[in-house]
Amino acid sequence: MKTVLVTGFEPFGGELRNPSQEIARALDGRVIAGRRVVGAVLPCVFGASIAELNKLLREHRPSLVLCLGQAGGRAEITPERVAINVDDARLADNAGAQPLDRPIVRGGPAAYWSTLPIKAIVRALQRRGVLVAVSQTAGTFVCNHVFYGLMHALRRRRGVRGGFIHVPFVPEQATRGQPSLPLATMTEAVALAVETALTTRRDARLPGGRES
Ligand code: PCA
Repeated sequence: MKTVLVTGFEPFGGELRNPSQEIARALDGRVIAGRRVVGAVLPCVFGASIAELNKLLREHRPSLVLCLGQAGGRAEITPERVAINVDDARLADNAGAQPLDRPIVRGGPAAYWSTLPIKAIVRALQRRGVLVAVSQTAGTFVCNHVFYGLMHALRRRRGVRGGFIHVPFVPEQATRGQPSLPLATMTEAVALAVETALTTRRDARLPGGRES
């Protein structure tokens, strides 16, 4: 059976949990639209995260790749539109590195678009009553780093779609009144995003973006 790779990240920045890794683990082994999900967790480390992702791509040869990360403070599930070629960390990664203004791929293009049908995903999740919006920036920390590394790796693999979705905190992390969503809601939302990406050829056209 063909596979779909779904990755999450280990906790970072002093958090004890990262919902993205819990979603990836929850979906591991699930069959969606005739594909088996391989759920994996990436280190929140510049360099090593892309190396691990490339290893997973070689190992599983997935027909779709969806990387997930936590965006504490956001209220919505946010499919990302674009990955940019820069690391500019506002805090140290889990190995203590804090790169500033550094290209991810020297000589690489400034940016790669997501090849997921991001607006169709917004529409599908809205129909389920889930808070969702397109995000115009994945930031410049390890999530954008992995997103760019993914799209760079897929640039010559015709027909293999890939992209990135940020998810909010789970309620237990939102100790200072930040927005959050239950883990089960986010897991099913990501499963629906995978199904939508597998079954939608042309993206929908509708407004549905955030300013940032
Ligand atoms: N979120 C961070 C990195 C890992 C994660 O889950 C980010 O948004 O860059």
